[in-house]
Amino acid sequence: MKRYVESEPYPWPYNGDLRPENTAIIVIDMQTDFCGEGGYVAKMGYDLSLTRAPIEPIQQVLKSARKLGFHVIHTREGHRPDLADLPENKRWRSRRIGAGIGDPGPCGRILTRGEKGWEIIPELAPLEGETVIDKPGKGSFYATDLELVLHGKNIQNIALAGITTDVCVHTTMRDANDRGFECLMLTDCTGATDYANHLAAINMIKMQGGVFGTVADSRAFIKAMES
Ligand code: C5J
Repeated sequence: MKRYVESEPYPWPYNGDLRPENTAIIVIDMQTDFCGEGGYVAKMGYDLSLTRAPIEPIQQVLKSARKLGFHVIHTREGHRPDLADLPENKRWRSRRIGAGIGDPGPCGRILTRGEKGWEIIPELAPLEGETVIDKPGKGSFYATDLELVLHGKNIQNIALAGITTDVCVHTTMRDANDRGFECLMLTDCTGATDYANHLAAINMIKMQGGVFGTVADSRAFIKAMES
């Protein structure tokens, strides 16, 4: 039986092969540093309501996905405590905007592994057995074993959620698409530090017949998973 999500610009996945066994939901960087008081994004002065908006829709998606046995993978952006994996220009830029990576903040050292701000928020905490990928960059493939994990689990379809739409989610979607994975961005399960950038990032996906894949909201995805 073929199953599709009502998505734009085409019904997803392209071949109608949507099953729990071959499909993963990747939840990107839902960490206090990106959506909590006192974290990296808050220190930069951005509106947290934009990066917190996806929390509830992601909870709904995870509820269905877990019940039906779809794969769930989480990522965390962060650096080693000795900052050996932090490029000097990334540190310089973050300090320039008042949120120096590795510097002390209200939630511990900013974007540093093991600190409070680096943790995934309790509302979206990974369950026992779900893969968690630690990444030093924006994309989830760079300097991680994500590709090995996906192939090991025979995953072909990836539904993307998390923050931020225009940075880590987009970079991961582009990299996954280049590797042949069939990608869907869940529009209300993502958010950016600027709403216009969120909308633009969604629009980019729809160009060229679905240049990186497709987009749909959580309701359409849940409906297809449960069908
Ligand atoms: C950023 C991310 N925006 N998770 N990280 O620096 O998108």
